[in-house]
Amino acid sequence: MKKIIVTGGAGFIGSNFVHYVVNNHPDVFVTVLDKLTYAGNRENLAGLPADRVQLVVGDIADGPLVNELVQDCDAVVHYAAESHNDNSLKDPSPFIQTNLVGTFTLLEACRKNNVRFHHVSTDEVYGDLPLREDLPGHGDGPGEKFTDHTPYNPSSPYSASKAGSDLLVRAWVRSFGLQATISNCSNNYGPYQHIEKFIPRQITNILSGIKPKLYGDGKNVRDWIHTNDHSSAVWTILTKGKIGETYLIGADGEKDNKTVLEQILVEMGQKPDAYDHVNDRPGHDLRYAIDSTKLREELGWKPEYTDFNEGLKDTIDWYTKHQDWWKAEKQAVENKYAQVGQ
Ligand code: NAD
Ligand code: TDX
Repeated sequence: MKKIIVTGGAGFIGSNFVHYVVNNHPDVFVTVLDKLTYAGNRENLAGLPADRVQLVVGDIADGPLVNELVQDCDAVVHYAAESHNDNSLKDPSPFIQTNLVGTFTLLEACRKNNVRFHHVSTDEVYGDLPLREDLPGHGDGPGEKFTDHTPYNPSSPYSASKAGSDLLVRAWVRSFGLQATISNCSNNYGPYQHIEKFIPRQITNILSGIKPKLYGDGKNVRDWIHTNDHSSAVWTILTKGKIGETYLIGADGEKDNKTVLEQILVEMGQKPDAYDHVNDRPGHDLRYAIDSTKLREELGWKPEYTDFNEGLKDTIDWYTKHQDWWKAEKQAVENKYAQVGQ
């Protein structure tokens, strides 16, 4: 693995992966293919050496461009996507174009050039789970977390488009013998996450003198993982994963939204109830939880950033110190939410 393409490498998780590769694998050259949508930012790659990383600004659905780049690489690690559920409820069309047509375009190029493909996906393809308190085994019994055998049951246009892209990958493996793996990860947090997402939105609200906004009653549970742990897991699957397999990535980080929000408020010197309840998200998934036993036992991966309090403090610190990175966009993001009572 000397030359890899990272699609979406100027976004949140993709750019953290590029930093991870540069820091940990000195013999690898990375080509980032990124359209630089509202969610992509070349600043996320600032400071990385030009002899290790190049940015190609382009669309993953551009067949000729993709084919030209893929011809000259050993593997494609595919992060590029429209990634925000709330946006997919307003206008699903870019989700279909990028997540389905874009993935199809990459698959075809990898098939023709016999190139290794790793598809980065989400636990949302499985739909949602009941709250732990409503389950007989309190959430740890068989079938009470997602595994790679859980049936697909996506709720939103975003998660449906990701589910569709996963199924395309599976079909290309079976029908064409594509050398591909898939990973489905839980909610990431850390630096460079767009301020439309839950944790950065609340931190930057507080820094801007705006009250944080909680959807519904805040009982919804997300299974948080630090983005650095997602990166090490993807690298492990890329280099040690069995072709055709799906691996779930998670770090046992279940927390309900209200608890996370209160933690952010207290950490930032505010009263824990200094937030607004706002309109709930239509079709809002209740709980996600990952069983990552297969990845841990078969490939020997384990998360390192398991102290959520520490990770959250570092993330608050990062947004506090990097106001230039997000400030210009803040008002526009909040205006968009205000239009739907959020
Ligand atoms: P993001 O929205 O922060 O970044 C997406 C990147 O893709 C941006 O840089 C954007 O410019 C680029 N992009 C979008 N459309 C493109 C196109 N047509 N061609 C080229 N580039 C394009 O997303 P993220 O949160 O970093 O998520 C990255 C991947 O990880 C996605 O596939 C997402 O489904 C998956 N994922 C995310 C999470 C999470 O918690 N955020 C969890 C599990 C899986
Ligand atoms: O202002 C908010 N208030 C709020 O209560 C926002 C933006 C969100 N929420 C809630 C909704 C969710 O229950 O917080 C939770 C997290 O919301 P998001 O950050 O939008 O993430 P989620 O919808 O869970 O999806 C994320 O994880 C899975 C990523 O955005 C997806 O790309 C990934 O697939």
